[in-house]
Amino acid sequence: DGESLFISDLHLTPDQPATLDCFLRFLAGRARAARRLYILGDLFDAWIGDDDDAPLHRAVRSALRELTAAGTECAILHGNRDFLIGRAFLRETGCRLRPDPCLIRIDGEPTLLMHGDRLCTDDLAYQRFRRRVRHPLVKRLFLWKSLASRRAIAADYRRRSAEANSAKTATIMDVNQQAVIDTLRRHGATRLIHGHTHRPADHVHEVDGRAAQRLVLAEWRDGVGEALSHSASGWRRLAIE
Ligand code: OKV
Ligand code: MN
Repeated sequence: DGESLFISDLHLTPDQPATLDCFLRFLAGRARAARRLYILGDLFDAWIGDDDDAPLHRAVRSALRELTAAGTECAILHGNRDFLIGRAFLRETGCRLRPDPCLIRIDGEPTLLMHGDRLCTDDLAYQRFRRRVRHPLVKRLFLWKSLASRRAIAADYRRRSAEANSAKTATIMDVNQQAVIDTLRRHGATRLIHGHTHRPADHVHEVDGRAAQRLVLAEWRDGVGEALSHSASGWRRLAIE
């Protein structure tokens, strides 16, 4: 019943206009011909509230609106950077916010969709940051502030995070194998699709003696993207240029 496309980690920012152009061409082309588009988090490099009316945000909003108006269903998951995407953005774009994790069926197989940051359980400092900023009261307090103070706070977070990450090892920043297996088991899923780690690969895990597949999406950068496609002809990774 048509093509489903999975993308994540575009990290759209005014500093990378080539990646934005690539995404806009993708929305007007391949995505528009598809039945469904799943954006598995970190569409934006930063998101400090739906009321931030930067030119980049306006361009993405109207392109997504055109896509959904043309009949492609668009589902979006929060990433670790754009977890403040809210109701106004969804209303303006026609996208549907899905929870993380989100269980769907593809080819009759229970398939779990996640951003991936929740699986990085070895990165304790990040998980602490995640709990703090995702607390409903903390989010509300942040969104009550002026755009100028939110921008200042966000800049400070980005600077401190860059410092912290340069000291972390690659293993700490990857998914935890046991977290993957526990998550697959808890949801009875035989397949997991996620992004976040920027380590595109097809993995096989053993869950209670059965094989489960983990498909990791690539990040988009320097004007080049990747989409995972599922259609009647099966699974394929597409280079988006
Ligand atoms: C998002 C990340 C910056 C990682 C702050 C409350 C608080 C929200 C926020 C501020 C930062 C999102 C919203 C951004 C993710 C970074 C740096 C590292 C690892 C508060 C609620 F606590 F200050 F009140 N933030 N921004 N990082 O710039 O988009 O995920 S952000
Ligand atoms: Mn991420």
